[in-house]
Amino acid sequence: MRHKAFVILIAFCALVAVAPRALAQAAGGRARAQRQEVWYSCPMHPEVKSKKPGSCPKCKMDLRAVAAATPKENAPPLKEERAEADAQRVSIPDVELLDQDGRTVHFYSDLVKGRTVAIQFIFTTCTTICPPLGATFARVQKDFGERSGRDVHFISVSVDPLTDTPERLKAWGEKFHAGAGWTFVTGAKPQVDALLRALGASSARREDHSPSVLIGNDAKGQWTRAYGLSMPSQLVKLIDDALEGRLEPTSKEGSQ
Ligand SMILES: [Cu+2]
Repeated sequence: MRHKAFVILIAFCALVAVAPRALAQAAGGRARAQRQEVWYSCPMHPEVKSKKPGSCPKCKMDLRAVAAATPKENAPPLKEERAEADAQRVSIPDVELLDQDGRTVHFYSDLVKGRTVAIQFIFTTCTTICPPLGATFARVQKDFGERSGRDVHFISVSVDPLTDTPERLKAWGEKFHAGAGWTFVTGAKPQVDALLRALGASSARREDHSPSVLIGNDAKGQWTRAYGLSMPSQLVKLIDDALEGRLEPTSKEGSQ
């Protein structure tokens, strides 16, 4: 009998000693879990957010996990505002690159300065979205006919400069019957990376590259970002707007 009471007493003491720490640990775990909250966002439509993985209802791209730095509810909108500000404030570096004929070009001064341009991001060994991105550019270019290379210029920037030599880019462009006014650029990786960062198109892996098209009228300082797989007619309209100097900055659709 005495023995049993003693055991109960020991058990009670152990519980009292351990319980507060266990409770504190449980609370700490909850706090950590909250700090590491993850949501999913579309690389093309930052306003699209989901608690679960899936695809973007607007463009069907796979949503990408975004880790929240803080559990505060204002974290995603901040990111969104930044994306919008980026689209409006485009500063284009004059990095030295190579075009598809192996000629040295300065990105800003030779390809963009004073012009209306559409810029996309591709790599030649891509088997997913790059072929349709190229086909879309080809359709848009065809639509502009002989105005391509005169009024509007198209630029495909390689996101995989280590693989994409000028020859590879040229061969890739020929698959889409790229005509005058469509330039393909590659170059030293640091130069290309600097360009991609400046254009808001850098990604850790080439497979995650941006499917966006940057359309702008440099003379008027008007820029917008569009989805690279939009209907060609929509891209034609945006380029027309850019030419006319009535480009609306990236739409605020979806933001609160
Ligand atoms: Cu791709």
